[in-house]
Amino acid sequence: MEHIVFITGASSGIGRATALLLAEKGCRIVACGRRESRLAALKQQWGEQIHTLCFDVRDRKSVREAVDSLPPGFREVDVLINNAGNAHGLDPFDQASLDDWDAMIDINVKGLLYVTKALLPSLLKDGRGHIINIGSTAGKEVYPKGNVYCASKHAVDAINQALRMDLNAHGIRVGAVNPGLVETEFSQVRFKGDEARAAQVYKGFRPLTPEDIAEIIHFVITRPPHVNIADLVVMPTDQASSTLVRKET
Ligand code: NDP
Ligand code: 8X3
Repeated sequence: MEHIVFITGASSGIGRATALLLAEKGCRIVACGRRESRLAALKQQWGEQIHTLCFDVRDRKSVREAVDSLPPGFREVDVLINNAGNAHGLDPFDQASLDDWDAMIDINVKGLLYVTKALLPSLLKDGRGHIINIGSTAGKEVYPKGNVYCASKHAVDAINQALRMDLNAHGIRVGAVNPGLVETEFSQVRFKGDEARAAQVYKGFRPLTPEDIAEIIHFVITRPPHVNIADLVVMPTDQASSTLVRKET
């Protein structure tokens, strides 16, 4: 596979699993995140095939500088995986924190826009680009206390559709992968490090793994150029919707 793949949020979960799988398939990877030591571990495993960039997607100047700093061999990015994102809190609207709301909108929505805009010149070159947005089932339906996280992922859904329309004339591919419950650090972040509460989310049923999503992303990238997976929803077999999960009692 001859691709240069830029992955945000490659320091854990879905992004990390995708970086590892695509590196194994022969892609050159630009692995991004804020936790430098995590990225260094990836680099150590794959050496020259991985370039790491440490920046916060919320900071548009850092995003620009990070993209501008790409060395030869990693500059011609043709696949962007907009994956960085998280939920912060799970509280009813009247009790939720404004800081949590800011974080979700700044990371999941504005961060995705900043990174996409910064990489567009490379993606549009020769009409060969491919943008894969990691949305969520939370971008397809709303669940109680999900308020702003769901809103941020509905925004990703809208941006995915809008990008596909606006970039259609350039002949590049734009699509989303929308997972249901995947066991990653997602719930640890949502519950601010409360590991017991996070583990409870995935108890009593079989969630998806980050590797399941990485395989789907690999499938999406390896379709022939005339085939664009525009919008894909994937859930664990035990999940029927955001509010219905078959759990052992
Ligand atoms: P993780 O918490 O394991 O990974 C999140 C990644 O995003 C980390 O690498 C983190 O890196 C990065 N990130 C978070 N904030 C920032 C920031 N401000 N700047 C740069 N990078 C950031 O969760 P997942 O792997 O589960 O999440 C990946 C994506 O998948 C998210 O968009 C999430 O919404 C989505 N998703 C997850 C589902 C799930 O059930 N787990 C289901 C549906 C969608 P670092 O902290 O090093 O910056
Ligand atoms: C992550 C899945 O159901 O926790 O987007 O919102 S969920």
